[in-house]
Amino acid sequence: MKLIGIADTTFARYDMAKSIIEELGSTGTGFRISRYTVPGIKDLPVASLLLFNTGCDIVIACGMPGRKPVDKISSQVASTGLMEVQLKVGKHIIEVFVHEDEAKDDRELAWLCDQRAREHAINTYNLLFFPDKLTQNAGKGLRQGYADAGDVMG
Ligand code: RDL
Ligand code: RDL
Ligand code: RDL
Repeated sequence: MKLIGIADTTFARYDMAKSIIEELGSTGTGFRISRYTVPGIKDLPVASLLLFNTGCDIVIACGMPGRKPVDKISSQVASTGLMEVQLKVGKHIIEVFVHEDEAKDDRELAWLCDQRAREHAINTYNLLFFPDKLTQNAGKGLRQGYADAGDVMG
């Protein structure tokens, strides 16, 4: 039985963890989920580390960087922290960040959060159980949320 950690924030304007839990549940079995919610993205690195310390095999870190320059700096800091934790423990953290200014309005933002969360839930499941599935998609220009960019060979 594998343990999937989900770290998320109260700052985000959409409950991405809910989408992930739903999507994982309809994708397969063989795992349990441990969820840990923190105030904001800069709290995600240590939340992820604590999840690994409780035995998680992989962590999904969900967050929403806001629109302002200060939020973009926070996002960079948070991502760097998530990298440090991954290198320290030698395990993946799938970063599911949706920048608030990626969407034109709240309705699109909600759709994007749900869609990106679900697509990264499947990536997480495959990384853990069927890594060959990612290799089969290498170079395909896949994106999470908006449409795939596609492969330049057409
Ligand atoms: O440790 C408490 C807070 O400092 C931490 O939760 C920060 O991540 C909160 N935060 C900012 O301070 C900020 O300037 C966040 C953002 N911007 C942001 O854009 N998104 C967040 N948190 O999730
Ligand atoms: O951990 C899951 C994702 O966060 C991770 O795979 C990122 O590398 C995906 N990604 C971005 O989030 C992004 O904003 C990528 C790019 N830009 C990019 O330009 N090229 C990528 N990934 O390969
Ligand atoms: O090509 C358009 C988008 O992929 C590009 O604008 C990305 O930077 C958007 N993006 C993020 O900003 C991010 O923080 C993406 C991710 N995370 C991600 O995990 N997957 C994406 N885009 O496809």
